Amino acid sequence: MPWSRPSSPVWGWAEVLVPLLLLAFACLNDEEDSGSIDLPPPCGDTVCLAADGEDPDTCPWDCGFRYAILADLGGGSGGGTPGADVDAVQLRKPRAEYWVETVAYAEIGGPENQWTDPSLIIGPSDSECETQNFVSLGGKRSFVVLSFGSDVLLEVGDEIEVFELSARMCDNGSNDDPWELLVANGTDPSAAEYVGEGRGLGEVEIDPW
Ligand SMILES: [Ca+2]
Ligand SMILES: [Ca+2]
Ligand SMILES: [Ca+2]
Repeated sequence: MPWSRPSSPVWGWAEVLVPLLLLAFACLNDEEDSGSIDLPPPCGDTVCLAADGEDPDTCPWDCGFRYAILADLGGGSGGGTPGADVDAVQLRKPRAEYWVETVAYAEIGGPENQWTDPSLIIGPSDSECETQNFVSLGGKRSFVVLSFGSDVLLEVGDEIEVFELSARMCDNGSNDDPWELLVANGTDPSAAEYVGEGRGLGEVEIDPW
């Protein structure tokens, strides 16, 4: 009689589970490598489903967000430096602080804008109130989509400070330009959640309630 593998239940489960675990691991790695544009919600659809009695509209806040979207609320006048002039943005958690690591997407406005390089918003504040190292968003409908790190989520209770070159930050006649801040898991501001707004140097707290 030829040898045959014992048909114990342990073998049966192992044959099903091991490939599934390998597949799940491969999927996780795929997500890590897939770039930073329009990723699914960080904790997945199943976790984001509203619990019994919970308002589904508040549910995304439980999961955290990948991006802060900083949008200009100004009129856009200002020639070479139209709209909000942003040197840097800082995310503050109870035990850690982060500066912008990447700009996932940007729509910068202003036909005469001389400060259109959104990468100048990355890293610690470095303008030192001189005409250097900032981006002018360009007025209404202009925005930048900011990531503080591929493994850093924006969560309820976090504070976000916007270093906008302004009378509140500098002693050089800079204007306090208005802006608003949203959080999202994609790069479309129309699908983002509103957090708050400010004018010049200022901060908002992520608090949907
Ligand atoms: Ca300006
Ligand atoms: Ca800067
Ligand atoms: Ca300004």
